[in-house]
Amino acid sequence: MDYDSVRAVDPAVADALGGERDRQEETLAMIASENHVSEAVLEAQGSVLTNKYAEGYPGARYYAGCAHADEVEELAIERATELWGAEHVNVQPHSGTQANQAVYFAMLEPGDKILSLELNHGGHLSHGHPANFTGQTYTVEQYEVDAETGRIDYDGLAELAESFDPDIIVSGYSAYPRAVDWERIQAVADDVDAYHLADIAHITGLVAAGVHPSPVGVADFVTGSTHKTIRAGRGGIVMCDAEYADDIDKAVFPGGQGGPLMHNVAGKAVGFKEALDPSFEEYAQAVVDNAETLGETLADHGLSLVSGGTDTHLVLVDLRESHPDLTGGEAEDALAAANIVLNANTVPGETRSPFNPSGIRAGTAGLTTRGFDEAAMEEVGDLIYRVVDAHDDDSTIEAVGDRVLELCAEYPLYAE
Ligand code: DSN
Repeated sequence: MDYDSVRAVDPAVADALGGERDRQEETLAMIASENHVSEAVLEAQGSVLTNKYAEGYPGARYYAGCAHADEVEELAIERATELWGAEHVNVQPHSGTQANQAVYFAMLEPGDKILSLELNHGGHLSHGHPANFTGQTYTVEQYEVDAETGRIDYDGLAELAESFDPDIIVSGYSAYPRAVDWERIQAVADDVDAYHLADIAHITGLVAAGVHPSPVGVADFVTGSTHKTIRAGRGGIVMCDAEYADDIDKAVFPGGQGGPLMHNVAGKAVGFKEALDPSFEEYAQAVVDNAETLGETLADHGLSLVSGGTDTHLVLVDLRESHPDLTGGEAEDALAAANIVLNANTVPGETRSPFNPSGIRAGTAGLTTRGFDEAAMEEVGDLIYRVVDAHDDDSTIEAVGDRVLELCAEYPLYAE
């Protein structure tokens, strides 16, 4: 990955790419939505398929010359079907948000009603936030997590569903550390005759590996992104029962997108093949074990975890109790200076601005890909705490940063 061909044409971009490669090697990627794909996935995504237009679906394209595009897309679909067990899969969405858009576009009319989790409580912009097309196109009501337990308030959700009478209930979250009871939400959807969309963007890999309960076969629609815990090419995916297949396919193309990004579909196919290997199950279990260890380490230091722990790949720390004067943004900056990259995040009952909220969110998918085990994760937890607790002490930040560089060298990412 020297980017020699890029350098010959465009040294400025080659410098940026090399800088990013080095940044990833020399920092701990703990943004919970990120991971490190394999060199095989990188190669597929950087392949000649970027040149190809393939509007339509395998065997029914609007352009000539799609034989190899068809092969790749069919493989991606076949493997996704095996990984998640859905009756129908569409692998063309450019992202998780586009996957959600396809479901809304297929099943709702403008003004129809979405019931979803509030963003500060772990939801996602594309679930109905006022700044997003969903909030501006549909009528949105939002449920919350329980203030005491930090877990989905299923009873509150059922009450809201009763009074609001939604057309669709959205489950699946971006900053929710606990396993979701898909059946319970489906029962609520059944009671009010609403569709149920489960957005498993963050936990696609955990669900595929069977280390988190699956909503496939429970919810009407399951969407996800393909580059987070599943570690395949970048993009989105929609899964549904056969009865909705045509509606979803039409909503993806031509409804919401033009030509599929076939190089990314190739990256999805390759990543899905890797995830079908039995070793992926071990990986996914290690991601969850590492998150548990990280959470326990931070809690032992006195940090407060939303919901008290985690069942997934992420922990969400509410800094207000242990460090009332420290914002998530300040913690994020201090940690980044120590080569630990995670993000400031809103927390349930947020009292600050979304631009500088009260929490930090950390995920373990990327470090687990590098080979970090629970002992290493415990040390990472200690390092995070040291920085959080001494966020304005340059010598602590420097010492932690140096130790992180040693850890990165010990667990290299891409072979030279
Ligand atoms: N930006 C992603 C996340 O960090 O959760 C979701 O789209």
